[in-house]
Parts: sequence; structure tokens; C-alpha cells
Amino acid sequence: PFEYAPAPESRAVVDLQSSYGLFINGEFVDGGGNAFKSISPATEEVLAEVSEATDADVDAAVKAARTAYTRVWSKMSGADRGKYLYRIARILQERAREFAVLETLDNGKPIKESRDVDIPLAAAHFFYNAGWADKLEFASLPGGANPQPHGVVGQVIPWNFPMLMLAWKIAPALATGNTVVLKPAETTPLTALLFAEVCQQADLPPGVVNIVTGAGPTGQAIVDHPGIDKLAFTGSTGVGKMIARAIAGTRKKATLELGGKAANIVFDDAPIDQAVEGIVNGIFFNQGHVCCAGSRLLVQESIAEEVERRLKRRLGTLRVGDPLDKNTDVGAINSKAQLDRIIALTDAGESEGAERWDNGCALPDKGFWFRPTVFTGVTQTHRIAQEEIFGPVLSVLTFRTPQEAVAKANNTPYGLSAGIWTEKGSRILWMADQLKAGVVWANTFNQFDPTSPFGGYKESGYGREGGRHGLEPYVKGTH
Ligand code: TXE
Repeated sequence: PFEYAPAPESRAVVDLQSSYGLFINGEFVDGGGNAFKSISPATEEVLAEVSEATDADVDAAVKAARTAYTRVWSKMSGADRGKYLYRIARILQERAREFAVLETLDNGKPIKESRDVDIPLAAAHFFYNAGWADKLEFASLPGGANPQPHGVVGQVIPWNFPMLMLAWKIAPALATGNTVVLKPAETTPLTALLFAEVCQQADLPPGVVNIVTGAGPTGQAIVDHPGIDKLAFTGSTGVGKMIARAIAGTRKKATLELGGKAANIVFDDAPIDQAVEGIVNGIFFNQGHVCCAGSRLLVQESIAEEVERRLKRRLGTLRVGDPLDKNTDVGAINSKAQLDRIIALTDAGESEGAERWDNGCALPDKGFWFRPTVFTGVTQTHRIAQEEIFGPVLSVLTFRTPQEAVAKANNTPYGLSAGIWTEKGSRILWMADQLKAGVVWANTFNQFDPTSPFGGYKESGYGREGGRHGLEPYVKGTH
């Protein structure tokens, strides 16, 4: 039987407060709304009470950001802005363990992922963007030698990579000279509030970064606020469309990073062990709560049985459980609501006739959990081949020719990412050109780097984050 045993020595590095306020104008203040609880999805334990920001709180945050923009940040040299970003990056490195443990507690992701991926990459984004702050004239941005910031940016982020999404949003916005009002997701507000402490520690001028916590209505208050010049959103396609409608006809710009239904395409000449590892990483990393997850395996018919057999054997070895345990491969589902969405879609997969398999592992009694699951015999019209499940669930489809693979890969409303596994270089280049996806990986998957742009086609949104391209949305003359 499964025994859930939190590792107390890891937990001890986090100094959890029982309640948290909003971070406005460099100070923590109570929000005017009803406080809400942030819970650990692995144990359902209440971690802390968090303030809910009302319209008036959002207004105060936007005003603080405006004052900081006009009086301080827009007057500062790029080199000085860069110094603050370097300072933040270094503090994130120094406090990496604390951030990693808090992220894992609040989100449910395995500690080895928050420790090795989320937090180091978040620091790397601050380092990378710090380097641009005094070199913007060479970044080929609209505005040429003198690119202009939008002013006050409203940013709304999701719960799957709370700190990393914060870094993707805040680092380029500050580097280009904007000030920020950011709202983390309601199920994962804690690392953003720890980041507020980092801003204090770095002596960032008050009002340059403001963090307001709350749910959809707080996000909506940011979207609707007339003092916001630009919005950056990562989240569901439904909310993204609503934001696009809300700003139509206003002066506000927006970048939207929405859902995905990526194809991971495996040809019969692929190195098969490597491909199986790539498939597993592609969909079970972060419990599949990844917008670019390889949620559809497209495997060439001649090797389909072999790949499915090896895949199931490998999935039998995945360790599901205590996210604080360094050996855990798959952690908790982030919320009850997300678990319910996964259950509804996987039930639909079964009732539409796909064959369901899971790895049969024991699950803890408390918390939100879902076994690594594979559907075979999936057809393109099944809901599990079209809709984003955002959980540890793989849909397997087959193809015979490269042309058929491209047609099937492109046959969803989304276009965020794709993977190709083949030894043939010419095929990689041809496929990458044909695939309607913002990111295409070859013989690897889920690789992220601050120097590379990331973003989608079609209903996966518009605008790019990361790399030189990630600066563009934050200067005048763009979305
Ligand atoms: O997203 P929401 P949810 C997808 C994924 C998932 C589904 C639902 O398929 O199953 O979305 O997740 C804020 N105005 N993705 O419901 O609601 C909200 O508070 C302004 C993919 O959690 O979009 C949170 O901060 N903001 C995605 C953020 O939007 C609003 C990551 C995202 O929450 C708002 C997350 C409103 N009216 C989910 N309503 C990805 N691209 O990675 C909510 N929010």
C-alpha cells in the first residue's frame, strides 16, 4: 500500500505565513475582498489565507504602477534597470531551494521539477532579460534605436508554472521599461508573493512590480482597467477570447498564450528508446499541465504496436506520489476543478470508443490524483484528440506517410508546439515547415531556454515570449 510521508526537512526551508496580503507600491496590504485559502493539492492541507483584490485594490495597484512608471522607471537608464533585474536573478538563485519547495507545496509538482526546471529557468529569464535592458537598440524592435515601452502592463498568469510564468512576464516587461500589475492564479499565489519579498530585497523602486491576488474577477478588473496600456495573458482559450473581445476598440494591446494539443510524431526510423523517453517526458512532465504537452502521439503504423508496448512498460515504472519526495516522477493534479475536467474528458474518451489503459499505481487517499493514462485506437474526431485535457493522459493515433502525419498533426484548433522523431534531417526540415505550430522540437521535447521564442498559431494565441522576440510585445508598435 502507498504511504504518504512528507519529507519534513524539505518543508522546513519554507517560512509559511498564515496569511498574505497584496503587494502594492512596494508594501504588503490587506485586500478589500474575502480572503481565500491556498491549499496543497497533494494533501488538501490549508497552506495559507490569501487576500482577494477588489476593483479598488486593482485601481490602487495600477495607480502605483503609473506613478512608478512616470516618475522613476521610464526615466532610468537601461543599464540601471538591468542592474535591478540582475539583482533579482541572483536573489532567486540564492533562495532557489525555498522557492522550489514552496512551488511544490502550492502546485503539487514533483520537487525535482521545481528544483531543476521551474526555479532555475525563472532566474535564467531574469539574467537573460537583464542583459537586454541596456542593449535594446540592437534588438531589432519597432522604434529602432529608441524602442518605447507601453507604460503600465497588466499580466494574468496560470497555475501550471507559477514562478516560471511570472518570470516570462515580468522580466521582459521591466527590461523594456514598463511597470507591472500581475495576478497569479488563485490556486498558486504563494511563490508570486515570495517574489514580492524578493522585489523588496532587491530595493526595486516601489510600484514597479505590484502583485494582486484573487480569482477571475480580479483578473477581469485588470483587463478592464482604463489605466492599463498592455495586457499579457497565459491561460485558457476561453478567457483569452474574452480578453480579446474586451479590449477590441480600446487602445490596449495584448499578447495571449493559450492552450495546445501538440502532436508528438514518431517515424519508424526513430531511435525508439529515445522516442519513448521523449513521449513520456512530453506528456507526463508536470502531470501534463503543460500548454505545449505532447498530448497526441502520432506513431507510424509499422511500429505502433512496438512503441505502445514499450511505452506501457515504461509507464509502469513511473513513481506517482508525494511531490516533496525527490524520487517522485508524477505529482498531484493542481486542483479539484482540474481533476474533474480530466475525469470528464477521459470518460468521454472511453464512451466514444477509445481503449483506455492506466499504469495501475496506488494513489494517496487524500489530495487530487490521476494515474498516467494512455488511450489507444483514438480517431481524429474523438474529443480526446481535439480538446486540451491538461492532465497525464496521452491519446495515440497512427499514420502511414509523412503527409498524413502533417494533416493529422494540424487538424486541431490549436498550434502551439509539435515534436518529430526521425533520423532523416531532410524530413525534419520539411515537417517543421509544414506543421502549423509555433515551436517544433526534433528528437527531443519540452526543451525551454530563455534565448528561444515561444508562442502559438491559430487558437493557441499570438505574441512570443522568450528570446529577442519576447521583448517585442512590450514596446510600442506591436500587439
Ligand atoms: O484557466 P483560466 P483554468 C487551460 C487548460 C485547463 C483550462 C482551464 O486546458 O484545463 O485552461 O484552466 C484568470 N479575466 N489552461 O480554469 O480560468 C485566472 O484567475 C481575467 C491552459 O485554471 O484561464 C488565472 O489567473 N482573468 C493554460 C488565469 O486566468 C481571468 C494554463 C488562468 O485561468 C478570468 C492554464 C477573467 N474573466 C489553463 N477568468 C496554458 N496556456 O498554459 C480567469 N482568469
